[in-house]
Amino acid sequence: MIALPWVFSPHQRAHAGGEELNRGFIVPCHECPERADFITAALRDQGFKDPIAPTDHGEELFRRCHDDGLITFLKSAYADWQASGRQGSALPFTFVAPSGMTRSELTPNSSIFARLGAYCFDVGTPIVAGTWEAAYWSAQTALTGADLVATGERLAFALCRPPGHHAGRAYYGGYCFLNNAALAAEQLRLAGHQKVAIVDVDYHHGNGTQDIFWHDGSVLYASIHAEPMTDFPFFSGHASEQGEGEGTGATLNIPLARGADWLIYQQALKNVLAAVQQHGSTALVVSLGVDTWYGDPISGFALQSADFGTMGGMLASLGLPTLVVMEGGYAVAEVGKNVALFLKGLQRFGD
Ligand code: SP5
Ligand code: ZN
Repeated sequence: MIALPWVFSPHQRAHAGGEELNRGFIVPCHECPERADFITAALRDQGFKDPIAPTDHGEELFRRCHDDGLITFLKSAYADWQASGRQGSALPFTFVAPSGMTRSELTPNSSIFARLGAYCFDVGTPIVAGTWEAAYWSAQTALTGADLVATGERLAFALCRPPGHHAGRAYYGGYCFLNNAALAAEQLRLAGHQKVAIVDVDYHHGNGTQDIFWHDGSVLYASIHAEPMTDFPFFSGHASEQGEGEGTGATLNIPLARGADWLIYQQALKNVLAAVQQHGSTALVVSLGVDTWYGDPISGFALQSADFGTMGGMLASLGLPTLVVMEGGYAVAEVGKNVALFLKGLQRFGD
């Protein structure tokens, strides 16, 4: 069985205690630090070794995927929120209208509410005191995972949390602040992989990852997710979205109707695997969300736990150096088991 080193830092627990506005109700954020604890416990139970601590690569690499304005904003957002006399979760409540002013017209002295509304696209992604610390180390975890794969590991797992695939070049949302999978793909490219594939199996469309590589043909973004007619993030993920310019054809969206089970999912995954082979990628990043599990509290697919093992095995059949980056999954106590089954499937069939 192939080794599967994994990366995590306790700093990633610092984003905690926030609240989200979800379909009209203020509720504790589904994306909580306990998710990482359950994954850690499940990996230990399954005989995985202790996690490797991420190496600090600094923030310069973040600029390969994100605008400076977003990074600067995220770093000071909570302090600015407090300086304006507020406590609790920093959430926007107004957004830029289509014909409104642009982000570039904002200054660091603009109202914190204007800046929240300019960089955030939903009302479900609270910023709290530890958000930057956690997002920073989540990104370092992804970069370190990419280093492992770039230096000869066949498989690695980055236990990223907060997740990343909804964070675009100049926006955050969907519980995501920095796009961990995109940063990992860039790191693999810097290490010499000219073509990289990102396969996103989270229940939700990774609008942020799509945005970052929209014009870029060297990174394939392929995603299976809930139909945007019914599910978050609602404004992207249609099959007609295929990239532009040099990126034309390097974005593949396979939306599925609510209720999709393994039979349906498996066919979509086969199509994704064929696209990866056709792209000629030499490394693979998997955006792993286990919110496709039937019992997930915010999602609507019908995958069973055993299906995650099969899914891992199918991805392993590509035979590519593979970094798995954690994204969503909110049935907190079950998340760990499903992640462990996926990783074991990858290991078992990856020889
Ligand atoms: C990384 C990731 O999985 N982000 C997901 C963000 C979803 N946020 C909004 C979810 C709204 C779903 N509301 C469904 C309520 C069903 N009771
Ligand atoms: Zn998700």
